[in-house]
This record gives sequence, C-alpha cells and structure tokens, in this order.
Amino acid sequence: MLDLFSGEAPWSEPLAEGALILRRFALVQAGDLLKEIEHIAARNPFYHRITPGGHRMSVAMTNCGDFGWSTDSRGYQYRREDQQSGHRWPAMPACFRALAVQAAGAAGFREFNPDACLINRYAPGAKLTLHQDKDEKDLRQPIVSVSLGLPAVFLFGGFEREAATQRRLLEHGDVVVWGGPSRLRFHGILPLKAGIHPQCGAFRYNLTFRRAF
Ligand code: MD3
Ligand code: FE
Repeated sequence: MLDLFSGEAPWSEPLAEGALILRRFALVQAGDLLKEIEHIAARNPFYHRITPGGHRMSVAMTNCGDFGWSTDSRGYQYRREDQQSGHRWPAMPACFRALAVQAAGAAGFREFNPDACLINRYAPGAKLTLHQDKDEKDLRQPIVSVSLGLPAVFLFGGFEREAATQRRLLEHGDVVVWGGPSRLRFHGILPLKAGIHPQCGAFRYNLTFRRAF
C-alpha cells in the first residue's frame, strides 16, 4: 500500500547530516512575514553593520526577539538594544516563532525555542562571504533560515574555510534547518542578481532564528 506518511516529505531536501531544505515551507505565511518585517523596520530600520575589521557589510540588517546580532570593534555579540535606534529589539511576532518551531520540528529538533531573529536584507550585489555562526551559547540548538523575495545562490562548505563548497538556489518561501553536525559548517551567499519579485520588489530577505543564550 502506498504510505503517504512514511519517509521524507517530497519538499524536503537533505543537504548534509543535520541540514535540511524545506522547499516552499513558508510560502503560505510569506505575506504575513513581510508585513511583520515592515513593522519591525519602521521602528528599528535596516542598517549596514561595520565589521570588527572596519568593513561595511553589503547586507543591511535588523532584528527582533529578546536579543539582536550586533557588531563593534571588539567583535560580534547578541545584545538587547539596537545600537542605532537606542531602543530594545521588538518582540518576535507569533507567526515568526510558530514557523521556526514548526520547521525545526520537521527536521527533528523538538525543543527549539529561539530568542533572536536576525533579518538580513539583500539589494542587488549584496553578498555574505563564507563564515561560521558560532556566537550562540548552545551550539546544540539549530538555526532556522527563511528566504523571501529574490532568489540567491547559497554556498555551503565544510568545517574549514578552504573546504570545497556546494551551491544551492534559495527561493521565496524556502526554509533551511541547520543543526547537529552541520551547525558549524561554513556558508555564504553569492552577490544577489538584480530582479523584481512580485512581493518584495528589488530585495531578498532572510530570517535566521537562533537561540543566542
Ligand atoms: C549553515 N545568512 O545570517 S541563511 C547568517 O541567506 C547567514 O542571509 C544567510 O548566513 C542568508 O548568518 C544564509 C542559511 C544558513 C544560516 C545559518 C547557518 C546556513 C547555515 C548556520 C550554520 C550552517
Ligand atoms: Fe550565517
């Protein structure tokens, strides 16, 4: 008998141990997510962080949740306040949290309770060079990433910067869960190609849900 409930869902695409793409997983919620991004950015506008090395990042960022990802001359850290506006980050909207918890669960991470959501905005040409996400306290917690708007080529590598990388296209509504042994893989985004997305115009947005502390 055909068992529709065994094995992986047809829209799930394993990348490596602990890493899974859930294609179009956030498609239905995308409109709600974008409305919330607009509210968050109205109070805490996107801006370009300066890295500890003095470089202006091409990706513009804001955050929501108890903690936001920040940079200063000493390095990277999660903070309660937005250094630009001076006030705290807005609460994580319920629809953000629900989506992140649902996606983590679909990938087998049952106790994900994010306290930070970094919102990246890419304009044409914006990129993210290969890096590891290791500023979070408990690396056993996964990261859930949600892509919206223009498509981007995502690079994922190994555990050293020099290791070979694979390329995947991430499109509107795609969700990726990174945990277990893949949590510390190097990854990045190639320069965004110009285009117009019906819901996001000239931009790509990426939400990353994290347990910072
Ligand atoms: C692999 N963001 O914000 S999401 C980041 O599309 C970041 O904006 C990218 O890398 C973006 O730090 C990529 C996919 C992703 C997120 C976290 C990961 C891949 C990951 C953590 C570990 C390994
Ligand atoms: Fe990252």
